[in-house]
Amino acid sequence: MPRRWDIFCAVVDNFGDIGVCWRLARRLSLGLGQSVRLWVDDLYSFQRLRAAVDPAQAAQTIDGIEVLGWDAHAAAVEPADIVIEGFGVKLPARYLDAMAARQRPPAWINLEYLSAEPWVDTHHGLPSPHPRLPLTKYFFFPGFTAATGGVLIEAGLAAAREALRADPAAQAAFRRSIGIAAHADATLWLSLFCYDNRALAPLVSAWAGDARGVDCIVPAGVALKQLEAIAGRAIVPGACVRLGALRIHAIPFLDPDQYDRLLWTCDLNLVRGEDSFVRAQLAARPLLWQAYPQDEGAHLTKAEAFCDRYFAGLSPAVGRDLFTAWNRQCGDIAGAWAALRDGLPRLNAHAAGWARRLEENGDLALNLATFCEDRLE
Ligand code: TRH
Repeated sequence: MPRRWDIFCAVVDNFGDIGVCWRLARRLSLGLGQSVRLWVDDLYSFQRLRAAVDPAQAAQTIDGIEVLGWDAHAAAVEPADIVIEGFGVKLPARYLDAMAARQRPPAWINLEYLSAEPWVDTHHGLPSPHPRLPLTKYFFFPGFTAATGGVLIEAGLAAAREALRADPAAQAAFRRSIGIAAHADATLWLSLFCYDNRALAPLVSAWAGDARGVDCIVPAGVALKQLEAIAGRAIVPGACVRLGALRIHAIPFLDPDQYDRLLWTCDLNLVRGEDSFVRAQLAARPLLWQAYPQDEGAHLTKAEAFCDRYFAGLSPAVGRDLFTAWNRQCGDIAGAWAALRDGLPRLNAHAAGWARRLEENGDLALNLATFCEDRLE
């Protein structure tokens, strides 16, 4: 039965919060036929991700979702059947009271950040009764095991990915569509999306000195700014700049569906945060992830926890040294790059197996809908 959903998203930083909330909303709406309202406190950030969003409109429909600006006056509405707090966002007191006043309270979920840490398995689904109101909130954790909520996976994703990969002409057309000229001598396509990272300069030198050649595609943003500083010259989207054996292809920041295609058509994807990290795993290609930097090195614990899961069963653990060095922003970057490049075919097969495992855990939207349905019965 279609349910009504309210998803609340506060944009803390960057694109991950809105990226995940929008992707969940779209999956529920277009994929599962649910009726979804998405409350967003920063429509300008949303517009950078999804150009169709008009920040001047307090209410609009995008991808079948009712998108609503969320300020102090908003959310004075009848609550939906299912209420999702994106990443622990605080719901308005008036809305909470209205939830409690309903004859049957909504299923109330805190959608948590993604982590591979082992404690997630035992915390997924735990209840948290409200101290004052007759309401219970449940913690819903995305994750990499069957004991978690899984990750968001659109129906038909693997088939669309494989169809594009099987069609060199379509791949070439895609690259042209994002402004990359054909290069018959390209041997290794990379995509680069990262935070400020002191390890980027030595990695770029390793690429520039790699006689096998590297073609690196960089969407506009922090990564491109760092490359400009490393190259000592301006690199605007559309430009192709050579540094030794490295060609840098600067492109505009892509629409999320185009970004997926970029990940599918590269041999190695450097990604960050949460949503691009998951999309790169679903691309079934090798990845190098930079965790969102946090105080006291919490991100290093997260990166190691992911490595423990991801590289289990791959011996030697091709690419793990670079994973660690990239997150620590120090170490033998040149040596770690050479090892990864040598082992790329094995890592590629491993990445395909990892993507299949994620698919076996099921789609987070479907897992979440089932979890909420059980709470509503
Ligand atoms: O932008 P991020 O750094 O977001 C982060 C993380 O979510 C982090 O966990 C959170 O704590 C912090 O925000 C507040 O990285 P992330 O999660 O990968 O989100 C980037 C989004 O941008 C993702 O949906 C992919 C998308 N994207 C495009 O659509 N086009 C592009 O060209 C690129 C490079 C990314």
